[in-house]
Amino acid sequence: MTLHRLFLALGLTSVMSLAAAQTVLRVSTPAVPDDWHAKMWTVMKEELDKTAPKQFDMQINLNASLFKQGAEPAAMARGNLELSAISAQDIAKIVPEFSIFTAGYIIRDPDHLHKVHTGAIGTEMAKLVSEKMDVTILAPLYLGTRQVNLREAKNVKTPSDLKGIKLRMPGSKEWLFLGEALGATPTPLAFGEVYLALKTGTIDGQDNPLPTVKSAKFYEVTKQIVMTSHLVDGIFISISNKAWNALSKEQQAKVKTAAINAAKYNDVNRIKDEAEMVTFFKSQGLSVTTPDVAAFRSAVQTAYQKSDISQTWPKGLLERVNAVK
Ligand code: KDO
Repeated sequence: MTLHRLFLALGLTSVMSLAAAQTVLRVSTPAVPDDWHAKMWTVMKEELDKTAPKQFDMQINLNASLFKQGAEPAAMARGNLELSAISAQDIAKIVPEFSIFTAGYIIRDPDHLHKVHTGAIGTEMAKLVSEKMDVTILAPLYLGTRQVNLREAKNVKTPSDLKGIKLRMPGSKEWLFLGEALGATPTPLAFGEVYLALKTGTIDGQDNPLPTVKSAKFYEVTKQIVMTSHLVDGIFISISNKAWNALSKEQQAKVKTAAINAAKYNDVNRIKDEAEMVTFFKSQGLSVTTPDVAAFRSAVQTAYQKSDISQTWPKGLLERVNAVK
C-alpha cells in the first residue's frame, strides 16, 4: 500500500469511528413540517449540537414517515426508535391511570397542564410510564386546545347539534370516547389522511387545536370552527429507556434540558399563535362560532363519570388535578 493510500484508509477509519461514537437518536412524529411541535425537534437537535458536540446524531422524521401515528411507543419498546412525543391517549392504552388526561374539560389551560405534569402528579405518572412502557418522559408540551372543525357550517350550540356528524378522531378507544361524549359519531382515521377525507367528504369534521388546523391546512377544506375548547391537549417528549440508560448522567442532563427547551419553544409559539388564529381563519372565509360551552362541559363530564375510563383513575386523582393552581 502506498503511503497516500494508507493515509486515506486511516482517515476513513477515523471518520467511521467518530460516526460510530455518536449516539443515534431517531425521532418519529406525525407532525407536519410547519407545525411548532415539528420544528421543536430541530431546536432540540441544535441545542444538543452545542452542549454535547459530536455526541448525538438526531435524525428527525416528520409526517409519520418512519412510524405511523400511535405506533411510536411499541417501536421505542422494541428498540427501533429512541425519541417521540407521545400522546396521553397512547400512554393510556398501557397505563390506564393516564386516561384522566384524555378526558374533556379536566385540564383548564396550558399553565394548569404544565403545573400538573411538572409537579408531584407528573412525577408519579412518569414513574408508572417508565415501569410499564419502558420509556422516560423528558418534558410535557402543550399541543393546544382542541376545537371542532366542520366541513359544512352548522348551527352548533349543544352536543345534540352534533348528532350524526361523522367526526374524525385519531384511532383509539380513548379518542373515540371523547368524540362520542361530544355528541358526534366518531370515525377513526390517521392524522395524515384527514385532509383528503375532509376534501372528499368521507368525514364531516375533525377536532384539533387551531394551530394544527392552520399548519395541516384543514382550513382549506372546512367552513366552520366551533369553539368547544373540549380538550387542553398535552403530549410528552419521551426517550426509550434503552437509549436513556445507555447515556452518562451528564448526557442525560443535557438531553433532558434540550427537551425542556424544545417544549418551551413549542409552548411559547403555540400559545401566541392560538391567540391570533381566529382572525386568520375569518380572513380565510371560515365562520368561527361559540357554542354553549357549559352544555358541552356538563355532557362530556357526565359521560366520563359514568364510563369505564374514569374507573381506572386512582381514588382522589381528579381532586388532586383540580387542586393544582
Ligand atoms: C390528531 O391526530 O388529531 C393529533 O392532534 C393527535 C395528537 O395526539 C398528535 O398525535 C397529533 O395529531 C400529531 O402530532 C399531529 O399534529
